[in-house]
Amino acid sequence: MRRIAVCPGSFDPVTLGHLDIITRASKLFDKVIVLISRNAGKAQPSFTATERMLMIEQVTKDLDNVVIDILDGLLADYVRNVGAVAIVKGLRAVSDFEYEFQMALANKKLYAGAETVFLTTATENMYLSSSLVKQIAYFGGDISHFVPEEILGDITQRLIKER
Ligand code: COD
Repeated sequence: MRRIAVCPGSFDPVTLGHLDIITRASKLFDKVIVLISRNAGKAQPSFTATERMLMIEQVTKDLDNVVIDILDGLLADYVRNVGAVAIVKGLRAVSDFEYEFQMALANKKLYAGAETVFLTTATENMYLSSSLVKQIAYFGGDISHFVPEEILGDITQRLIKER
């Protein structure tokens, strides 16, 4: 049986923290679907779903068992429909835990087969988030330590344009 995992997130934009979780998940599962999803609790994204997809495609091009998809609906339904065995999430700090714990329980209630697997962040990515990257880029700071090199130019150009 092929064991499929789903890595959901806003990825607005994808960071080295996300990429580390995706890469590690690709070693644990036969297939990983990086799922660009909507977080209703966050403001309108800075990048369109297609832009985010193209960026993730570029940075995961060497990971043969990773594919990307876009979701406009409930994660639990998607997991059921594709027959995934796990939802893979990254945990940075205690502050992530309560929120992620709530989502894991809600997803399991919506679909009993939705098991959430948490991978702890790499220490160098502990403080890293998409919103931090956006703030630094917005004020003209250097984000090269936070995002994959291949997409650095695209992100910087776009976020500076937003100013
Ligand atoms: N190190 C390790 N992990 C990290 C790092 C880092 N530096 N940065 C982010 N991560 C992890 C996050 O912890 C998260 O697990 C994942 O990467 C994605 O992060 P974000 O910030 O891009 O995405 P979120 O948190 O906005 O994603 C929330 C979802 C979109 C997954 C959620 O809202 C969702 O499931 N939406 C679909 C609709 C739905 O079903 N809602 C009900 C859920 S119960």
